[in-house]
Amino acid sequence: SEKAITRALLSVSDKAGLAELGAALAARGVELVSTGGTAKALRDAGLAVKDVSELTGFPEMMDGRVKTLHPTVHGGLLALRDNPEHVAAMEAHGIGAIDLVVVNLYPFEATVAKGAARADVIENIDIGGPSMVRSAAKNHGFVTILTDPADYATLVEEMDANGGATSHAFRTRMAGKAYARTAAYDSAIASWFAFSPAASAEPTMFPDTLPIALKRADTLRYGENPHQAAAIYVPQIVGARGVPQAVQLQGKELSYNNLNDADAALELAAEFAGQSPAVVIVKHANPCGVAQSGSLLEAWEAALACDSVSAFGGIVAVNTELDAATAEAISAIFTEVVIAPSVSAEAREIFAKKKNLRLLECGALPNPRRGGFAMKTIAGGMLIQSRDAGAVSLDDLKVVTKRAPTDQELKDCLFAWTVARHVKSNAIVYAKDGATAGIGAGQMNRRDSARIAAIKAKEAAETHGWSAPRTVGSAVASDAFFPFADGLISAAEAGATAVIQPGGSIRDDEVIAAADAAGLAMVFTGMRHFRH
Ligand code: 93A
Repeated sequence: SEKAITRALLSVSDKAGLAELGAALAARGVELVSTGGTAKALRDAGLAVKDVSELTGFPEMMDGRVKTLHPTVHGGLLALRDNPEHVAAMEAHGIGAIDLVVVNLYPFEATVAKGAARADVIENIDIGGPSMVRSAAKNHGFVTILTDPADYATLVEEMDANGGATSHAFRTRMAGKAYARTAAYDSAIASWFAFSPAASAEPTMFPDTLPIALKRADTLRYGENPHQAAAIYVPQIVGARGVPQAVQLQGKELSYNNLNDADAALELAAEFAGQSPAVVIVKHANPCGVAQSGSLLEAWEAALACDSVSAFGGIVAVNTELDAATAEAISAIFTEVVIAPSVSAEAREIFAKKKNLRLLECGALPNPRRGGFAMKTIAGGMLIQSRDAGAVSLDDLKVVTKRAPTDQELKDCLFAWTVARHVKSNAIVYAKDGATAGIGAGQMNRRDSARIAAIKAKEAAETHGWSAPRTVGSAVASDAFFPFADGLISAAEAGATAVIQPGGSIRDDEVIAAADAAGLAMVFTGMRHFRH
């Protein structure tokens, strides 16, 4: 049968439940040994405690950096109780066995999360704690290790059910949990060194091994499809902004696809932060209507007009406070998710009638030019790249045609360009008067994207009874260069008068000649925005 616990070492930063546990152990005849703060908390609770320094013969020193790092402690944890040589060594060196270790670590993650100064973060790297956790967990054949106050009550139940001992199954489970904790703890430390600008002047761009310290924010009902399991994780950094940080004001639980689409919508709406009201409607992670106008309601109407068929069941993001008039108009069609920096009280009342609609308030919009990484798993590995934070300004644009764009064409070019970088490649976006007129996404050749966008614009004209599709007199953006003139020619046929594209094809001359022949004005950005 298992040996009853007779001596416990307690050393905890989080003192929650400590006094109760200490009392329960003392009542079961367990001797308590503790480090400074923990010993004080136990004594304050009226319990008898032995100081670790009494065991080691060394005082706690160097601001507590060296408290438990001593053979008396680690020998007492690691000795195999059924190994005569180990037992002899314990006797020879006056080492007493420690049967139970209760440790939780210096709050490194919380210290980083609150934005503490570098020195404070470093001081919160626990050394002695994880060492004891790992020693005790290794020797779980004999020693019980607890790293989570949530397990205190179970320990006492275990002891009562086993004559003061714990079961091997319990010790094994706690050992696994202990190593998961020290692994996550070291990941958080490595992440901070790798990615935090506070850690070093020059953060290591791509460390040899990737420390991923993400915290599960939620489990989701299912993934992209009902037979897939899913969860959402968030980084433990200060100031993370996006859909996971938004507050859900009403509606059904967010699904995996809702989160993915809401992110696509919000990232594009964020491009218009601080500008005139803008509305983005997303379906299947691609925008199907985007517009900017004098009022949010007008922007909504213009965005919806681009492709009202696709907008059914869409995800809507806006760049400013959501008002009552816009809420009323959005409520008129079936919408899955609406996300806004803020939502007025009247708008909330209007949405309240649509019980299922998920309404999110995100506060400040994410910075579209922020740094960070984009990751994608592939069979056998993972691709990681810096985010596409590149941007062009007016000064970077190079007019390559005989005709230069008019001011209005230039505005529409830049608007179309902003949308195009958020559309899956190959992306072709027609825009006119601050609204998308046709969007072609995700095709395997650029000409098809140009044609699909034009077809959709024609259908929108039929739906709305317009005399001509809004591609007539529009600007067209292409996320990457036109490899041949055909894509540009079909854009000209759809009525585009201005083109914005990166340039850089070996056939640029042909493409420029085709633009000149059709009387188009064209600018090169020199920057490509593939998105897959
Ligand atoms: O600074 S340490 O890395 N050096 C140690 O020897 C040591 N031993 C325990 N930190 C150490 N600890 C940690 O102290 C424990 O992991 C626990 O988080 C904390 C408890 O200190 P106190 O009992 O003084 O509140």
